[in-house]
Amino acid sequence: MTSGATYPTANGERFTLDVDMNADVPPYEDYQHTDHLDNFTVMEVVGKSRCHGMHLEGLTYPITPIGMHYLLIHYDVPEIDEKAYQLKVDGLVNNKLTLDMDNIRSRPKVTMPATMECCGNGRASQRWRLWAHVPWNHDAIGTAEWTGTPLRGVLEDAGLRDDAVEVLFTGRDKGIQGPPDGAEVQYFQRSLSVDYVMNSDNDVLLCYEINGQPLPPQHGFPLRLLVPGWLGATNVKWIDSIEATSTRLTERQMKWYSYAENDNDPNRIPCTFQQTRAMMIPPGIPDFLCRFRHLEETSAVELRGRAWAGGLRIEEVDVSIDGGKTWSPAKLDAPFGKWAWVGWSFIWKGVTPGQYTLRCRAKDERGNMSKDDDSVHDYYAMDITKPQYVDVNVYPKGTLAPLNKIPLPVQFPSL
Ligand SMILES: Nc1nc2c(c(=O)[nH]1)N[C@H]1C(S)=C(S)[C@@H](COP(=O)(O)O)O[C@H]1N2
Ligand SMILES: [Mo]
Repeated sequence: MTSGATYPTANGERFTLDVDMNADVPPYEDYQHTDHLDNFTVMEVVGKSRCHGMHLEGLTYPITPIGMHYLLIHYDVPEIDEKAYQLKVDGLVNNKLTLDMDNIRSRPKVTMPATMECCGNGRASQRWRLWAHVPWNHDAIGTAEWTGTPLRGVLEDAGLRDDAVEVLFTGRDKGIQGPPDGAEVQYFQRSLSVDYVMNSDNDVLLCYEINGQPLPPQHGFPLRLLVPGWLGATNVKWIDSIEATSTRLTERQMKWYSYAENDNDPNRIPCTFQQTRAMMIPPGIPDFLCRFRHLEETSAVELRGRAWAGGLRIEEVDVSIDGGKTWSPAKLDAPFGKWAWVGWSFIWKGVTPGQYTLRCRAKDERGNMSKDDDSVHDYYAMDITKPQYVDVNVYPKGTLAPLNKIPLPVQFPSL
C-alpha cells in the first residue's frame, strides 16, 4: 500500500491502452484509486458482475424490462419468507407498529413510473476511481413502474412525535463495509428527513411491485423504499425497520454516498437528487472487444435517447457529433411522468465515412446543464455527469457485409 496520496485530480482525458503488460508491479499507485481507465481490479470486476448495468439499447423502452434494470447489491440478497415478514415502525413514535404484507397491500395503492440511477453512474469515465465502488459505465440506470403505498400514511398511523426529525431505514441485508482498516459489521441503512418524507408532493413510497410483478428478490422483495428523483442508495431494499430519530445518520451509507475530498472529510455532503443528464442509444453495430460503433455511410441516422434531472423538467437536450466541440438541439418527446426520464431524438444528416465521437447533454428547467469538466469529479466518483463518448466508425457502403474483415481500435470502451 502506498500512502500519502493526495486528492486525485481526474484529468478527464480519454485513454488508450498503454499499460505495460509485462510489468510486475500493480498498475495503480495509491491503495484506493486506480490510475488508468482500463486497469480494473478484481474487486471491481466481481462487483460489476454481481451488480449489472442496463444495456444501453434498453433506452429504447420507456419502461425498462425488469431484467434489464440495473442492480446494486452491497452484500447478499437476503432470503425473506413473505408470510413471516413484518415491517417494524418504531423509535420516536406514539404507536409502534408491526405490519405484515397483507396490511401493507390493504393500504392506498399508488403506481408511478420513476427513473432510478446510482449516483456512481459513469464512474468508469473518471480516471481515478475509488475501487471500493462498482465501476459503472454509463449504465447504472433504469425506469420502472413502481407500485406501493405512500410512506406518509404508515408514519401517520405510527404518530411521529415532535422530536422526530429524521427517519432511519434499515435493510435486512448485513455485511461488512468501510476502509480496510476500519470496516464495520452493519445493516444497509440510510436516513431521510421527516419534512421530506411527510410532504405528499415528494411521492415517497413503500413498494412491493415493479412493472406489475411482485418485486423479485434482487430488487428488494417483499418491500422496498422508493424516493423518486433521488440517488439510488436512498431506495432501501428489503426494509426491516423504519425508526423515527432525533438525529441524522452520518455514518455508513450516508457517508459512502456523499461528495467528499477524502474518507475523513468533515465537509462531506450526502448525495441527494439525481443530476441532470442525457444518454443515447449507441447507433449502428458494436464490436465485441471494444464496443465501438460501426455503421455504413447514409443520408441520415436517427439518434435516440433519454434525459432526466431528479424530478425537474428537462428543457433541452443537445447532441454533438464532433466530440463536444459543437452542439445542436434534439427534439424532446412528451414527458410521461414527473419522476420518469423523457425521450429525445436527433437526426444526424449526411453521415459520411470517417471517425466520429457522439455525445449528448441535458439542461433542466432551472438551467442546470450536465457538466463536462473535472469539477464534478470527487473522491468517491459520485454524480459524474460527463456525457458518454460514443465512438463511431462510418465506412463506405457494403463494408459491413457479413464475414468482411474490420480492423479494430484497441481503446477503452466508452459506450
Ligand atoms: N438494503 C439495500 N438497499 C439498497 C442497496 C443495498 O445494497 N441494500 N443498494 C442501494 C443502491 S446503492 C442502489 S443504486 C439501489 C439500486 O436499486 P436496484 O438494485 O433495485 O436497481 O438500491 C439501493 N438500496
Ligand atoms: Mo447506488
